[in-house]
Amino acid sequence: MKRLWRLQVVLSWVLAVVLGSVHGHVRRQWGEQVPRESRPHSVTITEFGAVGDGRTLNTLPFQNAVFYARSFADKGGAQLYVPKGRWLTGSFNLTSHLTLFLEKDAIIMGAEESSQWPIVEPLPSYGQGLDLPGPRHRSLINGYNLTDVVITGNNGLIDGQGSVWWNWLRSHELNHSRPHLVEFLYSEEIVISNLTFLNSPAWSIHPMYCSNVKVHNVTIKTLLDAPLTDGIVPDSCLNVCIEDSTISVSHEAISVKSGWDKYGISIGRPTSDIHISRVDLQASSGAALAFGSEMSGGISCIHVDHLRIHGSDKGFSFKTTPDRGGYIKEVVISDVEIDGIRVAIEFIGNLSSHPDDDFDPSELPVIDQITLKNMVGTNISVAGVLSGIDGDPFTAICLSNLSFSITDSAHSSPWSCSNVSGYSESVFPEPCSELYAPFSNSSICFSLPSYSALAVA
Ligand SMILES: *[C@@H]1O[C@H](CO)[C@@H](O)[C@H](O)[C@H]1NC(C)=O
Ligand SMILES: *[C@@H]1O[C@H](CO)[C@@H](O)[C@H](O)[C@H]1NC(C)=O
Ligand SMILES: *[C@@H]1O[C@H](CO)[C@@H](O)[C@H](O)[C@H]1NC(C)=O
Ligand SMILES: *[C@@H]1O[C@H](CO)[C@@H](O)[C@H](O)[C@H]1NC(C)=O
Ligand SMILES: *[C@@H]1O[C@H](CO)[C@@H](O)[C@H](O)[C@H]1NC(C)=O
Ligand SMILES: *[C@@H]1O[C@H](CO)[C@@H](O)[C@H](O)[C@H]1NC(C)=O
Ligand SMILES: *[C@@H]1O[C@H](CO)[C@@H](O)[C@H](O)[C@H]1NC(C)=O
Ligand SMILES: *[C@@H]1O[C@H](CO)[C@@H](O)[C@H](O)[C@H]1NC(C)=O
Ligand SMILES: *[C@@H]1O[C@H](CO)[C@@H](O)[C@H](O)[C@H]1NC(C)=O
Ligand SMILES: CC(=O)N[C@H]1CO[C@H](CO)[C@@H](O)[C@@H]1O
Repeated sequence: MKRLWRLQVVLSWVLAVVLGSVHGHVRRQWGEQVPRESRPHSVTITEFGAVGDGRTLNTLPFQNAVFYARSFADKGGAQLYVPKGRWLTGSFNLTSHLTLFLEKDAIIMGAEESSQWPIVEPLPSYGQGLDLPGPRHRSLINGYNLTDVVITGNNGLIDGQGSVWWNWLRSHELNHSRPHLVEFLYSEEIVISNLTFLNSPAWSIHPMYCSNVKVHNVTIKTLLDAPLTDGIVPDSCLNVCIEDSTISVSHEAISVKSGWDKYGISIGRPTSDIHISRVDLQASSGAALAFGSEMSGGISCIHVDHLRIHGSDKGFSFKTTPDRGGYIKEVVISDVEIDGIRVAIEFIGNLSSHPDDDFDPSELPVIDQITLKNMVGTNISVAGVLSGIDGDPFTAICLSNLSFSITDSAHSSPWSCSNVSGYSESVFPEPCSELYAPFSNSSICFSLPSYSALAVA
């Protein structure tokens, strides 16, 4: 088995070198044809035998092309060009100093056989798969321990063809947790832009243990009745910037996480310095912007502005549970338009779901210094449900300049609060008394120093 695998690697290397020398002749012409190409070398997926007919499986061509592109890593890197066509593939890895460029009408399509998505260990800070205990399927496009990777295009499309996975999940035929569409682990200097991501089996873009990640000008969609599909999930990452994008999924549109119970506590990698700006979010059965519930490594310094949220179950959700440890703190969300939402703001302290039975209820999470300001909401059923943990209240929750028009008169009170404290000013409808603590004043409202652009291109 091992020998066969080696033979395959040697063969693909020989193939790659032969093709590469052929391609060396024509590279300059592509440079002319593909504007915005910033790598000194370029290869096209068809050079590696790929067929873009929507039926031929191109897993090996993608793997070989990346393997070949690796030889340019110390020469400024390479672009892997995907022309117009329907490129069916199983899971493949990226490499450092690579640009994956999808031309207009280029579609990378996830194979519909689960065997094309190999089984890998669960994520260290989760300890288990999220759908099922044990290992999980590898994502479609993967980066592991990389630096300087760009996934972009002239609005090409990456389609996970997730409905087969959703049906397996619903019919209990799934043997391992579902894969994501794009996942980076232990990587830095990542740019994802100018593309559409469609129907991921589970999450669409999942950077984990990464730093300096920029997601710009992307559209992410899944069917709104799919089971638990999330858009972008910054997870134990530092310095993530999400801008000018549109996300419409079934569960959470953007979900900020950092690990699950004892696994997340022991790995201890926080999510920090996240900037989200000018995005349009829809989360049919979840929250447009969620924090947790997996937050055991801690989440802090989150700056969010200029959101449009519509057609979602919840607007903002801060979720945790008593054994989870960690913290969510130093969050500022401002300049938001919300329309057609059941619950605009939710804090929930009892979201019990554990990787296994060995959890420690004395590991209490901290929720502190959360500011939500300058929001206008229309067609909202409930303004806010803020439930902290008995004996572990959520503190310094600051609501300022919020105006929600409540359409569902069936709910007697637009706000309900327990085990929370904080401050409010200029909030309509008037919030609960917990946010008028006698000695609190606007000095508890958290604000962040003004944001300076990330050093990623
Ligand atoms: C992809 O990367 C993973 C993790 O580094 C590795 O285990 C796997 O063998 C790689 N697959 C290929 C086809 O290179
Ligand atoms: C990660 O990449 C660096 C630099 O390329 C290398 O030195 C290191 O061995 C890699 N680590 C793993 C776990 O692959
Ligand atoms: C967004 O990406 C599309 C292609 O997908 C491109 O035509 C458009 O100019 C980009 N807009 C910005 C602001 O980058
Ligand atoms: C789960 O395992 C069974 C038995 O090996 C197999 O028949 C089935 O195709 C697998 N399901 C998926 C979705 O891979
Ligand atoms: C995305 O498209 C815009 C507008 O065409 C362009 O300026 C930008 O460089 C593109 N991004 C990447 C990473 O190619
Ligand atoms: C209010 O929002 C709900 C839920 O999104 C939607 O079904 C309904 O059509 C909206 N009503 C109006 C008047 O916009
Ligand atoms: C959490 O609390 C809410 C409201 O207090 C309650 O309706 C719900 O059943 C509780 N959930 C769990 C899992 O305890
Ligand atoms: C209150 O919020 C609205 C809507 O975001 C904004 O237009 C207005 O300038 C804010 N007022 C103050 C005093 O900040
Ligand atoms: C606001 O509260 C802080 C402590 O919470 C206190 O030091 C300060 O004097 C208060 N300011 C006003 C204007 O009441
Ligand atoms: C310490 C404390 O105030 N605990 C409260 C938490 O919320 C529940 C439900 O409202 C109250 O019953 C507890 O007294």
